[in-house]
Amino acid sequence: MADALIVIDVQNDFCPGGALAVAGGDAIVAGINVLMADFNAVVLTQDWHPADHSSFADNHSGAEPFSMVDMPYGPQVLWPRHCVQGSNGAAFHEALNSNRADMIIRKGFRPQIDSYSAFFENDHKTPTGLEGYLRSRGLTKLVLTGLATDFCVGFSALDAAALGFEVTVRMDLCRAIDLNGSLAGMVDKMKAAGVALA
Ligand code: VGL
Ligand code: ZN
Repeated sequence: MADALIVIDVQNDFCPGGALAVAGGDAIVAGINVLMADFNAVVLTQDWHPADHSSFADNHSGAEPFSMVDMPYGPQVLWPRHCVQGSNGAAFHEALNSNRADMIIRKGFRPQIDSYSAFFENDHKTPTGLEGYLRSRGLTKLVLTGLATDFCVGFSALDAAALGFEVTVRMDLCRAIDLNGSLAGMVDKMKAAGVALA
């Protein structure tokens, strides 16, 4: 059995009615709550941006949401303003059993850099601290669920596999944004990285 359940960004802004709503984002919550009972450790992640975050289209004059820009660390999608620190949109979905979490890790709080992965920011170098937390608790087998499959879940799975964790993504308990084929692209990358898709 796996050691740790990592629940990625099950927050209001990624659920129907939210600022960056993922279709069916709320439909996975009940199943995630049930799955928590099977794990020694439950970790939640929370996308947590300051108001001046550089991933927000409205912080780039004239830019449309879902367009691309070049950041010093590489290409970056410009998103609608979402998951602003302390806002209702940044809160966990109210039905998510967040009381069960041993650890809540926040990411994307530096204005100049986005962070899809729960392990590294989008420069693929700056750590969030999650690797150290898992290793110091001896948690090596990970199951990932949450939002969105093709961004934060996918990049977290790729980084976890590269760091040597044994990684399974519960595809039935994830939902995707699917921007210009991003879901199919991420599925291919996860398979190539040895991530188990369940
Ligand atoms: C996410 C886009 C921007 C995600 C977060 O949780 O997948 N996607 N911020
Ligand atoms: Zn974000």
